Amino acid sequence: MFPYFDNSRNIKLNVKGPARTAGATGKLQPLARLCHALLLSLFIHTTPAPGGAPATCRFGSRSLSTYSGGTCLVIPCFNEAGRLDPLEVADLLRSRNDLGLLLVDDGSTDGTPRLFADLRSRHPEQLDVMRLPVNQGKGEAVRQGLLRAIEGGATVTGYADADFATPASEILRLLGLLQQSGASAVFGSRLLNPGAGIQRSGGRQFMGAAFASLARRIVGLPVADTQCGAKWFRVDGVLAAVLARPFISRWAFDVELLARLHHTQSGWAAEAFVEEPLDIWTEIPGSKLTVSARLVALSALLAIWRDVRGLRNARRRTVPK
Ligand SMILES: Nc1nc2c(ncn2[C@@H]2O[C@H](COP(=O)(O)OP(=O)(O)O)[C@@H](O)[C@H]2O)c(=O)[nH]1
Ligand SMILES: [Mg+2]
Repeated sequence: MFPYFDNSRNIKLNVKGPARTAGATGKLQPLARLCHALLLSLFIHTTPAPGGAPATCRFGSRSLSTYSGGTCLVIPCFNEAGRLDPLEVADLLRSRNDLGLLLVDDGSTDGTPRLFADLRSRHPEQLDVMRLPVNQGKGEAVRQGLLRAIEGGATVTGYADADFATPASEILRLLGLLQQSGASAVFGSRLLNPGAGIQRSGGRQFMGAAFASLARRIVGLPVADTQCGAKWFRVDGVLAAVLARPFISRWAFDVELLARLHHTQSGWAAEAFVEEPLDIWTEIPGSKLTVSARLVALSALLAIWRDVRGLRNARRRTVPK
């Protein structure tokens, strides 16, 4: 499924501020760190495109470029040596031998590269890896991975979290729904009709619901849970076009992605989005989404709202009266 060839390529990427300032903020006290993060986010979120010096991004020696007509799941990973379960990966790939998995190592500093090399040797036909040399955040890792899948010819692509909070069985169920329906996007939901299978702490459920109610207004779709990590998309020109521009936020990028898909020129109609209640979702310890990162994501919504308003206005201007 993944006929590899040697194409170590250099791709220019912009390095966003937070990645480079993470070390500096590490020494600050929690309150100071929070203020710093909020100020930083305000600065970043009012900047239309990520600035900073371009960095060189070297992909692995193999690529998905000749992968065509298939399904490619992207898993963004930052320091996931302890959480990415090889058994879950094997389960996923065994269940669907037409499925490709693209693991994106977002500048990990732990044993993730070694784990990836091991996984790649175990699943040479279905698994590939891509490495971003500097940590850029989940949103950028997902964006780079999806673009890579599209460039390689995937007709369906999507992403899921490395901790398999959404288990392989549910990821595949969502994929089946997309393939059986005429939908362009199918994504999991922990908030729509949450049953006993959704294991999430009360605090996170509450914050998630509060975030979701704001996000829903920005996206302009009746979506209950924009932030669930499991999403599938049918590849077309709209998806490729909206991914061309970096996201504003490292964590609230799902909101941006859905909003762009809906509001961009010739964007997807509301009916093309299907939110499916998950039967199983389990909060896995070791989340990297700290309280301050959550607040930063929340503050990013203002900048995202402005950005989406720009898209809506641009579309309105081109619609014939
Ligand atoms: N690429 C990238 N992925 C990240 C980063 N932080 C977290 N992730 C990935 O995002 C996914 C969800 O992360 P997690 O910490 O479990 O967040 P939560 O489940 O939303 O609390 C995992 O696949 C992580 O490896 C990051 O800085 N960069
Ligand atoms: Mg998680």
